[in-house]
Amino acid sequence: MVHSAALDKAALAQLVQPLEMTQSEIFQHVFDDPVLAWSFVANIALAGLTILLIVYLGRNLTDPRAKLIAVSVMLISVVSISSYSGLASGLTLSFIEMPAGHAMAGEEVLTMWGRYLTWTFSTPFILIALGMIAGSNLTKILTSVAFTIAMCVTGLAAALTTSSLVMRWWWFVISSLFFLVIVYIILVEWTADAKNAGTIDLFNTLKILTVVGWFGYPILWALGVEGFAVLDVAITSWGYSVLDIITKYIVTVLIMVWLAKEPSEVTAGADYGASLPGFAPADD
Ligand code: RET
Repeated sequence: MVHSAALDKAALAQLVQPLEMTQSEIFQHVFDDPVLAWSFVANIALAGLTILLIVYLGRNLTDPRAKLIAVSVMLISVVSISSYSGLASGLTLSFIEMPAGHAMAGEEVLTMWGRYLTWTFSTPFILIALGMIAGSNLTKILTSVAFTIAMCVTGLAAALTTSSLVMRWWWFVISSLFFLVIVYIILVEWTADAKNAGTIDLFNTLKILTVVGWFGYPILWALGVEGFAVLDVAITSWGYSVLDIITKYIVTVLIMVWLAKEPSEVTAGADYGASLPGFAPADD
């Protein structure tokens, strides 16, 4: 009798997540679920390998504009390794109670809010690299950067809103509108720019991977525990990890293999971006 009562208590503790879980309990929870844990660990490894590959492929770059693109793609993986370390350590995920009307209303659901937070810092570098490859101007590049930050911050708000289901989806709608601005810039503005710049072949490949891949994120959000809860947490997490592999690492490798040869379409001369016009820094 006593034994079974103790079991019941343990089973209950599994089902009902306590309101406040400590960071080490969340850490334990993540590593108790190998599928979830691997979705983080695999990306830490891939981001590390990608950084090493960028260093290797970029070792002979001399042109400052080509170097700026290489630094930009490197920062995507620098942010990514930090983002996944935050998730793996239990620092940037929490159990959040879903509002009334949600498929898991009243339940504590594991929310990986660190993802939405760190996309704020990684997606701008993807867009800076794409915009520069397309030969775009500062206005369009900065507009895309501002809108991706707005998209990620409002996506974070959607995930963390617990007061009302309507408000969660309202944030989702705002975020999606910002996303459409980015899609427009990529598909219309930068496609035209890339034709002028002579980089359209590579840009078209990057464009398809980016636009198709990026659409996967809101779809996954809607189907995952944050939205309609059709997919469980581990599957959703793997979904994001796979999308990250396409939109970050594959895009980075394609860019670096092309950039390593320093094609004339991408170089701008030694005094590019010099703070003293006409003077190139000594080590360039
Ligand atoms: C959210 C939910 C709200 C609506 C929309 C979203 C879009 C997210 C996107 C993320 C892209 C992330 C990338 C990360 C790489 O490090 C926030 C999921 C539209 C497009 C490419």
